[in-house]
Amino acid sequence: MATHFEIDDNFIAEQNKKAKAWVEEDYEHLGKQLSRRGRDIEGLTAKAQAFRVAVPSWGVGTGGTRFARFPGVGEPRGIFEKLEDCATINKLVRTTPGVSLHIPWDRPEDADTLVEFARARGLHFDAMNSNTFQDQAGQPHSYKYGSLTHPDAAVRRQAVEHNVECIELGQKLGSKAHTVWVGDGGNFAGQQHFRRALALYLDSMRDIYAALPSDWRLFIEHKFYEPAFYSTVINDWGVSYHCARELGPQAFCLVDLGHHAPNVNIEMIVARLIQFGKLAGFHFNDSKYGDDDLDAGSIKPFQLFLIFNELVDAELEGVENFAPAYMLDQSHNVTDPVESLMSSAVELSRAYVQAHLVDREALKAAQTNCDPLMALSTLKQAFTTDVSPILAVAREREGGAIDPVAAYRASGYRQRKAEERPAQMGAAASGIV
Ligand code: LRH
Ligand code: MN
Repeated sequence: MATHFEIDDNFIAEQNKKAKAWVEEDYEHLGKQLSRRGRDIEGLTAKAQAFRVAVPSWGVGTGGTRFARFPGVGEPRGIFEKLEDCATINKLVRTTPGVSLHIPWDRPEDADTLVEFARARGLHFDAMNSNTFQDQAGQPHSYKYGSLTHPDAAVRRQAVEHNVECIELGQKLGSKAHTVWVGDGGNFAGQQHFRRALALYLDSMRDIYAALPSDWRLFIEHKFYEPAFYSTVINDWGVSYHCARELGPQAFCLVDLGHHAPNVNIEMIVARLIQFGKLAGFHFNDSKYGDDDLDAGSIKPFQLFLIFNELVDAELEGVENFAPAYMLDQSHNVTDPVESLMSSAVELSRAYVQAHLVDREALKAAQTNCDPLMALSTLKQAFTTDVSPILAVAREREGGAIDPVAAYRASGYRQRKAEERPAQMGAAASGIV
């Protein structure tokens, strides 16, 4: 069997030698700065070492738009090569051992073989994702006019059965959660009866909920538009919350950052879902206009920080059953997906550690004393603290790279994959275009 190039730990250690001196100097300096604030840098580094976020299997191939997709070299051609790239990301940043699969794009011939392949590369499977927004070859019923809310019961049944199949496969793969995002909606006024469509959605979801193992969670993902351009059945957190309540204690609301109208206060939605005990977790990405699926923290890093500020506030308060699932959901149209996913994972760690830097006593005092300026500057002090040395030391202590992108580029990984994975004209590993 042809050998598959992998970046090894010795190479990473060699690369780290180049940066070790300046990182330790910066780390020591930051340590002094933080101790002046009464903060222990080692505690924060431990938090960074423990941080985890899952990567999307569909994110390691080059994404595109309806206009075009410009495939990169050495594209993964199937789930095994996707896992190779996911393993490389985790090897360098050490916070992404979980991989979220999308079915049928990643349906394996043999589940045990896939589990073993992943395990041998330090990976495990996070939440499953179903797909009733595309028609598969030979599929009896089309999802053109909807899936779980389609007027025809046969179409709804087909969609329910697909979701149940995802859960059954997920059990074999060791997953513990299932995400349901449906694009169901209408392009014209009158096309869908709003109340009947939602009732059909709940009926279908009750059948999916009934198939959940007792230790699983069901994630409902809302989105305000696209692919439907007039109405979307599960369009916002309110309807998602209502459905999660209706379905039962194993149903929760997943927040994809790109699924909100411009300027919506997402951090407040997060606080609401935490307070209501229904926060599933996240599909992290960033956007300027629509569901752009850009790299997390690349457009609105302050919003990302404010979201983690709500999450860390709940974590420190010990909110009951607070276990949000962190996942990236991005489309990499013009960058090397491995580099973008590594950088995005680092930006999530950054926001998480900065949120742990917030002086919560000072913030509470400012809120109690109606001192908005002091409240904002307390948050800004944390957000404007460069915690890069903490993140670098945390990676290094976990066996990762002090500078993941530099180490990745120095490894020649992508070129090696270009040799191993000759491009197949027109055929891209199945995923979003
Ligand atoms: C929909 C979405 C959903 C996925 C898909 C890949 O926009 O965010 O999470 O299933 O992207
Ligand atoms: Mn998503």
